[in-house]
Amino acid sequence: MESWVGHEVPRLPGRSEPLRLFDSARQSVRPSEPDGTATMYVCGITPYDATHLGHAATMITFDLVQRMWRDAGHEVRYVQNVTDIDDPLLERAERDREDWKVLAMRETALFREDMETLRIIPPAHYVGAVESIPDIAEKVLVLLKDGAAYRLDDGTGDVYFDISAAPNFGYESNLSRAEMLEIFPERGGDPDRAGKRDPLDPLLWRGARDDEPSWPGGDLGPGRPGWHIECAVIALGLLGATIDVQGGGNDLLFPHHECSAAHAERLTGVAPFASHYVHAGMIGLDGEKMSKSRGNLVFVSRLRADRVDPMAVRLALLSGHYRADRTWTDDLLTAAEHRLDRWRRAAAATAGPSGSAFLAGVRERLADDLDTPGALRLVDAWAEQTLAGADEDPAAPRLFAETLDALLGIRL
Ligand code: 5CA
Ligand code: ZN
Repeated sequence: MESWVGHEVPRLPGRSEPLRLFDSARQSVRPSEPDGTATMYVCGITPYDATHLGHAATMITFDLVQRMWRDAGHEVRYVQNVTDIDDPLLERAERDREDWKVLAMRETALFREDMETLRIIPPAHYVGAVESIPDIAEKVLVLLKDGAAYRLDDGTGDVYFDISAAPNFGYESNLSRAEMLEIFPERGGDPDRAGKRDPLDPLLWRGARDDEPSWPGGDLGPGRPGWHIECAVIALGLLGATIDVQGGGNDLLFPHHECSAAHAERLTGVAPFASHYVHAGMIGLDGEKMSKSRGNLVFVSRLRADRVDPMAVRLALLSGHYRADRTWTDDLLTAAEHRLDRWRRAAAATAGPSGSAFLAGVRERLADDLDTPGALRLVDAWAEQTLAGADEDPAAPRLFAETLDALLGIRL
């Protein structure tokens, strides 16, 4: 699938220190230590509705990871998926009497435009579930032959992963079995499906149904892929058996990332699948998680249509820490617009306080688990001093603007 178009990222003098990130599996902030090329897989959209600010916040979070790695001298291999076949997409298409393929194509195209205007560096590989079906079917067959998966004997052709084949199941989310059982049905799981060995066993392959699209699965029989195996197979195919960061919103902590990791580890025999499991907080509106099913969405494309400066949207989302669940308000956007205005005026000055000290400070804050609130305080301080007449460094305004562009993705 086609990715979106990127922008030139300025190269800054010197290098940032190694990025430290909170790893949900080990529950601590640890250095990410890519071996040369850094690898990242981020769970992308299910394209049945337009990109909302929650998606945008998550994409911006991992965009910062990529920017910090590049600034530390790493090449980055970044893969993102599009879940362009899954139950929610089919349900929405049916509700709206629309062709599911047309719906998916339209929303994916809109997402690309949103990402471009928010200045998100595109992934090297933007991959759909549908185009990955032959690979996924092959890997499901491997799991079946290996005894890590089983077929229900009710004639549906549905295949499930046996979580007892994953001895460390639970290591990624750190949830108790009771917690898993509570969350599983809320996030696409089917604990009550008759014939499963364990209520938590996730679907790997859904056998063809008369009223649903399906694809030939070779020896597996016709059907379509389950959700977690989709991400495991795409990541393994393009990034190898271990990756530096597996990313997404914290709604994917369980079962999605737990099951993807279990599938990948069983397929490769290498654990852990990811050095860091990184989760962005949920963006909510009026105290509720922003979600398509709740219908309380603020769309990026709606703001664009209202001529809102995309850099203000980006800045508003950066003003909170990525891991915190937080609420979107109009005030947040207004504050970001004022802030941007001050920064733009400061960047137009002929001199300001030391540019290199400013750059070092922003790098230091971002390397500490992407502390954007801390970094933005430094930006504000530099701008205030400049607007108050500080004129020690004539090269500083340019470095100020380039730092914001390269590290925060904010073009003044
Ligand atoms: N296609 C799957 C992942 S494989 C999926 O979760 N799609 S999604 O469209 O629901 O979400 C796309 C990405 O945005 C995921 O990383 C998800 O965790 C994140 N996300 C969804 N809702 C929010 C929200 N309210 N706030 C922050 N991030 C969110
Ligand atoms: Zn995923």
